[in-house]
Amino acid sequence: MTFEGIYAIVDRAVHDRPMELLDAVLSGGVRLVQYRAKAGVDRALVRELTARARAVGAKLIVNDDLEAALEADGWHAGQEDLLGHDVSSIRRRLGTRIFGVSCPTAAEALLAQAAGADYAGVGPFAVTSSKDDAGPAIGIEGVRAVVRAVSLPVVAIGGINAANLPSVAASGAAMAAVISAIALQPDPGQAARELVEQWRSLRGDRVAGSP
Ligand code: TZP
Ligand code: MG
Repeated sequence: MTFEGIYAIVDRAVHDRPMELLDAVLSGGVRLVQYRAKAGVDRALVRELTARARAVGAKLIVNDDLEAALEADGWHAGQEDLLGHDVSSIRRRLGTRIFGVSCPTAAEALLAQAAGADYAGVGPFAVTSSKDDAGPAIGIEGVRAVVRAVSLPVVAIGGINAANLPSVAASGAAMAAVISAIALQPDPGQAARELVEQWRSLRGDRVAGSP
């Protein structure tokens, strides 16, 4: 698949109706969605979310829980999820499913690339209230440093909204991952649609403006 555009995260701690939020982001045109449930992943729900995403040609990635991810379209791992594991055997278990890895630094992104990851998650781009231990914002330059270091698509995350999406696009990130700027809006479907369209026009402008 092509990693491009808005990557929505359905986070159980931020929005308590995951199916409703998934439907909203899909109706807004998002085609890559992560299910994040730090209190525990419900596998039956993962199967339902995955079926719903697939019905419109979208993919559903599961955060943290590898076994649940095997019932979906991919797994998103933090560095702590990989500690002590044979990453190449995880890559083999995932098969053609997506394997995404959070990479705080370019060095970790290079390791993720060597291990066969499909994208590197990098952030926090800006200040976020959705992850307590996210660390300081790295901004355009922080994302750019990882973009320059690897050939993997880079997914920027953290505090991304309509106001700073142009800076995210300028950083060279392939995708912008978003929790609250969609889930906490009065109309998440409309918020998703606006971000999807804004990203398209930012990318279109970039192509039109290039030599
Ligand atoms: N990882 C780094 S920042 C973050 C995660 C999961 C939270 C992003 O949420 P928001 O609400 O889009 O800032
Ligand atoms: Mg994790």
